[in-house]
Amino acid sequence: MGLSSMKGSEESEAYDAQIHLYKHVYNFVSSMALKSAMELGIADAIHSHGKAMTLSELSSALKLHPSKLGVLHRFMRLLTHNGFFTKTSTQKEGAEEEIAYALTPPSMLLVRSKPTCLAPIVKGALHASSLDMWHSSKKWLTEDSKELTLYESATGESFWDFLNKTTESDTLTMFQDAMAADSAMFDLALQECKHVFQGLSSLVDVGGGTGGVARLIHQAFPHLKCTVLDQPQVVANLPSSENLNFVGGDMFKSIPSADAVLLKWVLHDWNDELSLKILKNCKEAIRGKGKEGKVIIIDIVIDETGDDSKLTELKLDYDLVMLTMFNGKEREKKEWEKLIYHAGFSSYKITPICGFKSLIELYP
Ligand code: SAH
Ligand code: 2HI
Repeated sequence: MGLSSMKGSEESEAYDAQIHLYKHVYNFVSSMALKSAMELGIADAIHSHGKAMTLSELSSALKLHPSKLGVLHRFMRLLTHNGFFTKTSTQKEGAEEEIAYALTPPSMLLVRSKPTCLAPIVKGALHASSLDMWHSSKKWLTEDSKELTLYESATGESFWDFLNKTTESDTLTMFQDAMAADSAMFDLALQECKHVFQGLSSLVDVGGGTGGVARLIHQAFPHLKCTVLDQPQVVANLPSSENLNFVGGDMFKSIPSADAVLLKWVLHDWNDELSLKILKNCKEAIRGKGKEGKVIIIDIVIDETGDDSKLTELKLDYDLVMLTMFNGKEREKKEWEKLIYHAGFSSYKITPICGFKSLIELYP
């Protein structure tokens, strides 16, 4: 039906559709404005000021050019609308009323001096190396390249190879910092799921990166012998200590034996075939550990019927990020179950943690 023949509710439906489409077209502006706020350190400035800041206070603390005061106002207006700041009005004696901006829980997560700072996630996820490939998605979808990721199709190399190039050590650091930042959130979750680790005497964190999670577990359970297995170049310069040991290796070849194996944010980087291989190696690593033996996965579980729509959107966004960067995937409960039983485990238990991830315990 042509637009001209629409009447009443049909018109308003078309208007709503138009708004819906435009909103999705310009979602990137909200993402990039958040990135700007992170780069400028707006949250850090307000946090170290100790109270709400006026535009001019903010502008001088951030060392912006005085001509950019109006620009800052418009960035702050969008960011405030998006829940990153709140506006309070301050009335000084005799002076005109002035607007001051304060932090909200989401912008508290941008404060760099806090252990829960997620600024490195914003930096990495919105870096050119994460975004540029999207300009090649049509080429990728129409070419015959079964196992090639969008990233490889666009750049000619895998994201892992890109990170591991000696000329890109800044990007490797950026990626590792992002993973470490996410791990700090896990400290909160650890309080909720202490029982999962109680009674274990050894644990291997497979793909444990620079050991952020292992360190937190080590603090909470000093007697638990923790080993971090990651690629040799990742763990090369990390000092091992009593009960916290770094091992360079390949999880596709073999995993050191332990009571429990942890896989946090690892399986979503890999397709089912490779994830199965990792899980089988994990099962081998806990062989003969009896009732104590288990594999602990921390990853996303998509649940379109149980979760609210915003949470599902985030999980589905993550799924496309994993697809395009790594040929990985986020999985629904059914898909996890298939993978788990396929790998030879006899039972599993899913517990939601960290807001959008779940902890999955697998028993042999
Ligand atoms: N578990 C960490 C890091 C997740 S990122 C966390 O949650 O913070 C995935 C990790 O898998 C990276 O550190 C990467 O170096 C590691 N990895 C990739 N291939 C690997 C392999 N073949 N063997 C061991 N680790 C690997
Ligand atoms: C830095 C951080 C991220 C990234 C690329 C970077 O890709 C992420 O935080 C995301 C994604 O946006 C990510 C999360 C988990 C994971 C891989 C990537 O295993 O350079």
